[in-house]
Amino acid sequence: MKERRIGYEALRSKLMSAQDAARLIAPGTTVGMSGFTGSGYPKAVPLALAERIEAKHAAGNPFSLRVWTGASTGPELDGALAKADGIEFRLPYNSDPIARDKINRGEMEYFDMHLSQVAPMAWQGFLGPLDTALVEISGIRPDGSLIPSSSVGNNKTWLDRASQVILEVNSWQNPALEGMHDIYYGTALPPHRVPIPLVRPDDRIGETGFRCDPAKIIAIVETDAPDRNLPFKAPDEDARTIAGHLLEFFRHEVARGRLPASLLPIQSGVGNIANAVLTGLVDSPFEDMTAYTEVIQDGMLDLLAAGKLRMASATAFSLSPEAAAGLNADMERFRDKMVLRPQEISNHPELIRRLGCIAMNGLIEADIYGNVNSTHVMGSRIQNGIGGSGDFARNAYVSIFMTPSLAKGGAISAIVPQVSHVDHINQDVQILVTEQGLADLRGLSPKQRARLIIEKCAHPLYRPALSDYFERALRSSYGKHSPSLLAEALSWHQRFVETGTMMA
Ligand code: 0RQ
Repeated sequence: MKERRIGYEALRSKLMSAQDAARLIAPGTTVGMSGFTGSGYPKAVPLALAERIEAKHAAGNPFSLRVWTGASTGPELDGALAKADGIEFRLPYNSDPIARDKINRGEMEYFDMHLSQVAPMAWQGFLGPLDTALVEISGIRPDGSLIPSSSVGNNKTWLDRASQVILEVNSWQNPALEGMHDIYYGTALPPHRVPIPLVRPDDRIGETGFRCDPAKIIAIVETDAPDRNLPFKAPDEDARTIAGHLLEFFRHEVARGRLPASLLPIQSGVGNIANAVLTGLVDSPFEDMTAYTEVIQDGMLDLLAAGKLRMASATAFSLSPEAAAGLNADMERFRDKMVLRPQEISNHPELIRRLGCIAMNGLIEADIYGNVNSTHVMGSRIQNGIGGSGDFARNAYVSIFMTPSLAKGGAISAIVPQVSHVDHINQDVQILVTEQGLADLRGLSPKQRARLIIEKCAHPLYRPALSDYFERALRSSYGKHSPSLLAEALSWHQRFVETGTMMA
């Protein structure tokens, strides 16, 4: 089996252990790793690197790396390297708890950025040189092209840009993945850019494998290890209620002729609520839907299996262990209905605008004017990162944000007088949904938005305090366009930091 995975004879001489491969990565260098959520990340060399780094530290020698990826990865990469104090700089997204803790303690630098911009910025040279590409693939063809694995992310760019390449060939990945990918080689830097020739979510505009100069490949490590995503959390009551509001909204928009009966290509963010919406769509009247999104999660597979979703385009799978096992067992059935693309294409603003996507993303908090904070708890502590939410929110046909109205058992209101950090300005937030209701903010002035958000989205526990703030701001604010009490606007957050609750 393993023999058949490396079809390019001359490269077999590069086979080595993960430990030997890890020795080819020098301290202080930049490594572009594969991986997008818990899919397609290298699983052996980062662990060996972490061991090597720990040994160096024990001997009193410094050793840390600059790590670039597609998005979040698995515990064998971010978790292991962060635990070893082996990452000095990280981009573009992280959801690993150990790395998060180091970032929030000021021990690791983190550049949280729009996922569509990583590859272009690497090409433009703004991120500095890339020394090593460390990429998981599912095989090497006789012509030397590489068969991608369960995520594409920035791998094309890492393989093109890096001075040296280390490959992990993972025989756990289903051989039937071959042919599912669409790797576009037509991007260029301005002024040489031309329009990307994709006009429908199912268009194929590229190649099924990565090109890679064999002379750059310095090591190949064979693995047989599963992708690791978190188990699926069944939607709770709030998530089901939010999904219900959203499905009602879609029915309303179709009835008004503002959305077609098959909706428009959907993008669905991460987490419990996004999955509940997808699950809700299984029993909806909408047929022949498509998805143009970042990750294919459990709910997308359910929609594909139910025949409601015609096809899904993404850059990675993000499946629970059960769904991953189900997909692996039934890959042939789903294969033609899914396309995995580089993330600069799955998240490309030009394509999202052209296709008219329906963007659905989660948030940490929103303010009464509709500004959204997706990333920072109490304005300073990073949760994950902006990920693809900005790529989609700004360019979507309809941009939806959803959240339970309370966090931490009611000690926090997700609707606040002013967000403590801004990721999505109110112009990029058209629909706000909580379990309390849905606010359609399109065409409304700031004061109209504030009244609607307080009425429809805020929890009754915090609604009177929000109304009181707004009415006082209306009377005594410096300006009356977006009324604000400057000394009080962030006082709810300050109260939480000091007392453990936003409640006065
Ligand atoms: O903390 O884990 O300590 O309990 O934030 O919150 O409720 O589990 O929500 O999983 O939907 O994540 C914005 C983080 C929401 C996510 C965010 C605390 C809460 C909990 C997680 P605990 P939940 P979700 C395209 C889209 C940015 C990237 C993105 C995200 C933890 O959606 O990372 O959109 N988005 N990518 O208790 C303090 C508040 C809080 C709060 C929640 N107001 N104050 N803490 N929490 N609200 C990407 C793809 O398509 C892949």
